[in-house]
Amino acid sequence: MRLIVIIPAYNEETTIADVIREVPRSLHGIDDVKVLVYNDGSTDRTVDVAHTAGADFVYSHPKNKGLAVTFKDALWKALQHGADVIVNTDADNHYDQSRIGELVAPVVAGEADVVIGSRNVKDLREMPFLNRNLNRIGSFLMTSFVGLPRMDVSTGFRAYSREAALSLGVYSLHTYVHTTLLSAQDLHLTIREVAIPARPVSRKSRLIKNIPDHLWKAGINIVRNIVLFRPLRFFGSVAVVLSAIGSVAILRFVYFFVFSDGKGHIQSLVLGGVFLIIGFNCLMLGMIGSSIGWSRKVSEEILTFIKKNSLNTPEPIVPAASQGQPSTYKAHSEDEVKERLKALGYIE
Ligand SMILES: Nc1nc2c(ncn2[C@@H]2O[C@H](COP(=O)(O)OP(=O)(O)OP(=O)(O)O)[C@@H](O)[C@H]2O)c(=O)[nH]1
Ligand SMILES: [Mg+2]
Repeated sequence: MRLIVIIPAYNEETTIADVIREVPRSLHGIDDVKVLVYNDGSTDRTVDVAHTAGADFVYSHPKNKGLAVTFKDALWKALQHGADVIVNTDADNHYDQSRIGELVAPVVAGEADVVIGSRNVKDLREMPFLNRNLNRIGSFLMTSFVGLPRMDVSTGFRAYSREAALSLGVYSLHTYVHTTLLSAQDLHLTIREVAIPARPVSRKSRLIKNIPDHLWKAGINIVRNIVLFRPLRFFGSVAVVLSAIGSVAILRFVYFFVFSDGKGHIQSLVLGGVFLIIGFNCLMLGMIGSSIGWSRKVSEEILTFIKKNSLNTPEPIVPAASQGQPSTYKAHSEDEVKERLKALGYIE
């Protein structure tokens, strides 16, 4: 079994060497541990430092693309290098790499697909007050709304099974942490949590420019992902609130109509009607979103299939004709097709 520890890094020359050196190279149940650094267009010496510190693979984006894109690319590279288990850790030395064994144990035992290394954010006194509490509020709101157990949703210290890494959707540009959790829940993957205390970090955050910027980006990120994965719940909740307000206004009108002299209060009727109409439209948005969600699932399944296929195929499976080349497509016999499907694990 091969474990690959991926480290997305952006201008981390001061801390990345310690992180790489701390990764344990021998772990129970794992035959082989490798470190893969994905440099995201750093302008400092991150790449040289990573090589010198012993990173096994170092990839780079020519320019900064953001954490979510880098994480997705790093996952894919790890899969291409044959990872059975993948751990993501940050390059800022925030996490204690000697705890990687605890993080991967549930995946190695086949008990979990995604393991979250939960920090006790409440006790992270060195994290700025506002940042810490926004983190906690974000975790609380997101987990309550989507029905996940309360956990540290923004931790970067996580382990993924090969199957999870192949199928998880990363629908974000800012950070991958929320989208991957919601995707894991959507795919019915087993999520486990392991308590891992984090260390203080003195360097300036690469992700958070300032609190309003972070609040905006992280808030939008959470809401967009909830809308993406739980459209009916999101728009349905808005519809329920609006319809309740509308109903109260209309009942008020009816009450005065019946028990008073029947005059006036037409405003309540108009307002109630408007709220009910908007509420109904929200419900319809939820239904449409939910239908779109089904086609997203089909696209995801196809993508996972193609990824599995391309990992098992030395040459591209796309016929050359579709790439503007003369066609080299050759018909395969039924036996060849069966062999191929067997090798991919789709049939017995
Ligand atoms: N690839 C890439 N990585 C980034 C970028 N911004 C931050 N990172 C990396 O993402 C990881 C987390 O970034 P941090 O600066 O530690 O974020 P933070 O504000 O400390 O957030 P937490 O560590 O979750 O508390 C680090 O390994 C960074 O190098 C970016 O633009 N691109
Ligand atoms: Mg950090």
